[in-house]
Amino acid sequence: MKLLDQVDDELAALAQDARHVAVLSGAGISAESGVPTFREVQTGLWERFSAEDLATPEAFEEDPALVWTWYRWRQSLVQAVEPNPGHLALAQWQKRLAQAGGSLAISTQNVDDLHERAGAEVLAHLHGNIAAHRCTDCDAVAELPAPGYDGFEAPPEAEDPPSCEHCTTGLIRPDIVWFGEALPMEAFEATMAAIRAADLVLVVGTSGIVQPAAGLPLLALERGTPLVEVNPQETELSETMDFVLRGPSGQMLPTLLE
Ligand code: BJW
Repeated sequence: MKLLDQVDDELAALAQDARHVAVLSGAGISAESGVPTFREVQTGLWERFSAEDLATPEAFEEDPALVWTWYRWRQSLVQAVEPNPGHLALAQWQKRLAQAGGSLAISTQNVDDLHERAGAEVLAHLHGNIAAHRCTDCDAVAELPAPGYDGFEAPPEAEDPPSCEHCTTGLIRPDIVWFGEALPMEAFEATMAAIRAADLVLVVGTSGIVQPAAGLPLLALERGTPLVEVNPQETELSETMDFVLRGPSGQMLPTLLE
């Protein structure tokens, strides 16, 4: 593993020559936009809970209002922020490669839409989409108005989730993947195919703790495809990487394209 604090000639050449790039992104890529990473300490109504306690079907069953309000607040926060230079660099790289007959496939664990708002096409949202909602009982899609919260201020009180208008028995939940739930098969398989077809794999802003997403970059090892991590901290995946760019993705990713 080559540990770098800036892009060197070898890594620059690898990025320059790559025709098919696969990217797995995590919460860290949105950190510089102002979205807290998943494992940061909670504030407001949720200060007694870790994010892991809240992101489960059991937590929603036990206290639907608490979990619902947490997600509606995070949805409002995502709406209030903008893509950062890391998202923009990937979008630009994707366009550049497409024009040259190549590809850059983005698979994200993030439930935000900051890659899309930066102008990129996302191949796979492995953990769903925080702005989409469905019924816990009948799976009917629910169209909801944007949350009325101030993006940065957590709401003072928990609010109950709406009931499903279709079956009337279920509650509306965010269309995201909680612990213990299966990932969307299509997104997972598309990511596997993109990593297997890539000649460069980038792993950006993820702790590499949460399975099965964290195992996906390891498919690159089958063909010896170079693996590059962009992260200011060491992660579960760092040891497996060929290159580690040790720094924030908003600073590091634009320099990979220069
Ligand atoms: C920067 C930066 C900057 C900071 N620039 N970087 C095998 C072994 C052990 C356990 C399991 C296993 N297989 C399955 C499990 C159980 C479980 C799991 O993995 N648990 C672990 C905690 C051990 N997995 C599951 O339950 C999954 N489902 C499953 O396996 O189902 C099986 C099944 C099959 C068939 C039928 C039924 C079931 C589901 C996992 C779903 C995860 N969902 C969440 C919540 C989504 C909605 C939401 O956002 O609330 O997804 S959990 C949370 O973690 C969220 C994230 O997408 C995910 C990953 O987190 P991420 O992105 O890595 O964020 P952080 O905060 O951990 O890290 C941020 C990183 O950024 C850090 O490294 C920083 O250094 C870095 N950073 N600033 C770049 N500026």
